[in-house]
Amino acid sequence: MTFSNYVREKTTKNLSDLNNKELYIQLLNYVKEEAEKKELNSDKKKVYYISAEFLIGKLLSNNLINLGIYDEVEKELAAANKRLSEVEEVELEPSLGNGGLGRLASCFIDSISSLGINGDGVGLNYHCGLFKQVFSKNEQHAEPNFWIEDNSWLIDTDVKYTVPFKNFSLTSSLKRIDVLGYKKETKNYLNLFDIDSIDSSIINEGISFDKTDIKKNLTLFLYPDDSDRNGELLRIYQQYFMVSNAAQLIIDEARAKGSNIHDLYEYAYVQINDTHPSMVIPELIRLMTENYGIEFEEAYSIVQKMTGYTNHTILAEALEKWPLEFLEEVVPHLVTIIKKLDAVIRSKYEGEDIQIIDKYNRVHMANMDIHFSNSVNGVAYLHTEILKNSELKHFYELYPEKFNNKTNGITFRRWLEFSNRPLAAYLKELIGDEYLTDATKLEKLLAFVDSKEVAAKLEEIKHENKLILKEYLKETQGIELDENSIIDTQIKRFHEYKRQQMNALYVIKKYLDIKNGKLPKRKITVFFGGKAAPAYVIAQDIIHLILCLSELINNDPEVNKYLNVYLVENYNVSVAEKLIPATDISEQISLASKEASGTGNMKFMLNGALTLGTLDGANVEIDELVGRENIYIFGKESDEIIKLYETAGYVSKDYYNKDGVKEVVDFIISEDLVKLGNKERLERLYNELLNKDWFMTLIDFEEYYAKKEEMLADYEDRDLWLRKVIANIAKAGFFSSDRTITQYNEEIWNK
Ligand code: GPK
Repeated sequence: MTFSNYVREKTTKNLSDLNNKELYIQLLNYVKEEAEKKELNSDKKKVYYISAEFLIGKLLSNNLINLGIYDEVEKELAAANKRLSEVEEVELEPSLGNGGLGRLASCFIDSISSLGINGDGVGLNYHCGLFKQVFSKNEQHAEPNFWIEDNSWLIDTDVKYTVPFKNFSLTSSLKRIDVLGYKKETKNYLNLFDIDSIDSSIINEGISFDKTDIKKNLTLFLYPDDSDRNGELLRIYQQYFMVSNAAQLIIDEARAKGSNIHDLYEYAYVQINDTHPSMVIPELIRLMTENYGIEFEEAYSIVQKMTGYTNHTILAEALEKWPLEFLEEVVPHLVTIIKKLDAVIRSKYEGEDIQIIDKYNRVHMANMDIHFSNSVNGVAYLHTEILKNSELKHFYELYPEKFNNKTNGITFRRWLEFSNRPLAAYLKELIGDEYLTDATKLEKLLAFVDSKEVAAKLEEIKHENKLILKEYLKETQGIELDENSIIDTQIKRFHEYKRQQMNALYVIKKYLDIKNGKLPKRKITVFFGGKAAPAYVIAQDIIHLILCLSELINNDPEVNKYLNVYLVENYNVSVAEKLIPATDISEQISLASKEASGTGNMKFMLNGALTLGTLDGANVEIDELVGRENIYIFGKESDEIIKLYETAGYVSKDYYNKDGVKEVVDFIISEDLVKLGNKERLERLYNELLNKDWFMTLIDFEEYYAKKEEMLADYEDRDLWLRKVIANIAKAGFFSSDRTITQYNEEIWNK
């Protein structure tokens, strides 16, 4: 049934009689009914992708695309004088994720369904999710982000489990979201566990709340503040709640299909997305031994055959280590199992750094994962090599066969077909639409690298996307974009290793250049977007610096003709969908060795931006694919950086004292800037850069500046630039998450 007929049947009205909100609700229900008709994938073995986050983005457009009815619905609406893009604006973006890891999980469930693999996501239904970022006085403030509406994609079920904690039990309720595959007759679920007693009235100012009231707060926030004991305990409550539900679901579903539990590994594979779901290992063992009379040794060897761990970072501080004492307080029944697992390892292997429980009585989640799963993977070639050769070297020596690489990917349905309609349409005209299911087909574009016509069209499309962005930013953020400027974008979580502060130093240098009469050929608009963890002070200081610079530069008539700087507020998937297609320069400037992969880098490449980056994460693979003539690489390489850490060989003052660096860094505490901001913050950041600079901002600054200047000069040679753009789009096929998931499926889940 067409959408207009559906609406007529449900409401006796025509499309033109409904406002955008009403149209949204009708479309939501229409799509949900279509989705309900799809059969579930039903192969014997099922994959469970457990993740603390799923940064799914809005679902309406994505579902319309996957149902294959986007164009049709858009036309029907247009005939009624309505715009689908305006109807899409009504939807609130789900707030179930934080950064790359959560977005990856979302691309993965899209690909799992699109490939017809039997595999569900499992996570939590956070009512406020990740905080909403609000700026005032050039600082970030955190507010609760209520995203669940009366009409939503969540589907209630009667699945309920009892989750036991030390002093009480909770009954869960399971909500589901249908995960449709691209033009597929089958679907999967995203399973989101929750409790019915959540009470958001316990939230005080901002995002603070009573952390001890577990029955009211358990699924209120994603990553609640864990800077104190109660915060850490709450995270353990959340994690255990997630995995206990997951383990019960896995066992129930396997039993329903005939498993006798001894053969559970034939029915299920659990992919552990980072260490947040690690307790699923002891929990499965607990349930098997307590409820099904399976011996401990057999139980852990079953689990070992059906779990895999994905590592997303080499930052040691990001690998979770929970004090045994905290686990005792929340889940003593699991501590019993963890201690037994620790004893198994101690009896087999020496070496303190590979034990599960360390001498301070902290449980190393990653270590437990590595010992008791059959696969350990990194998320880009370089990252996996670093895991094998340094971070997890001792584990690699023990279990070389477990280690494997799965370079990340992105779904082209969301990150091209939906978010860049003009480019997608043109590609179809030029090379057909096979690339939507076989991304390597994008290489057909290589035949057009020298085509002036194709270049001109791509230039036109970029301009069109800048106009779309302009309208969006004006309405949502009050920003006046100059669509004729070069757009240079850095969007990602704020973290010192990602080096937004280095980009800020570039902005300062450009500002000083302009003030001194060294004018850019063309105006540059620098966009930043991202949130900083509320407890991460230096990251907040970097945000503050950028907001102050933005105020200074955008209001200086001498400068704002040549340079604009914006930090978009509350960066999320929807903002990314608008910024990426309009961008010319993709900033991927992490300190080499620190960015596990990055996935924004892939989205920009696919959308015709050129990368300015270090040889880090997946940039290394982009570089290999496109060739050095089509990418802008600068900075120290990972080997050298790793050595510098080992020898404590980096002294930031040595770099600060070089010509041209000092005045840029000193500008952070200049009169001009301090009067716009908070002196304490700016001074703290300045001192950090001067005296510590743990992530080596200054080591690459000069090369970074020079490479960006080269890039800006190249931009003026339009033929040259557009040839590079074509080469980048053509080679982006490798980064389809369909490729990544095919590898997970063949090399891990069904090995
Ligand atoms: C890594 F460790 C973590 C984490 O806690 N959250 C997160 O988003 C990111 N990540 C990496 O920083 C990226 O390099 C990577 O592309 C992404 O995970 C997905 O693998």
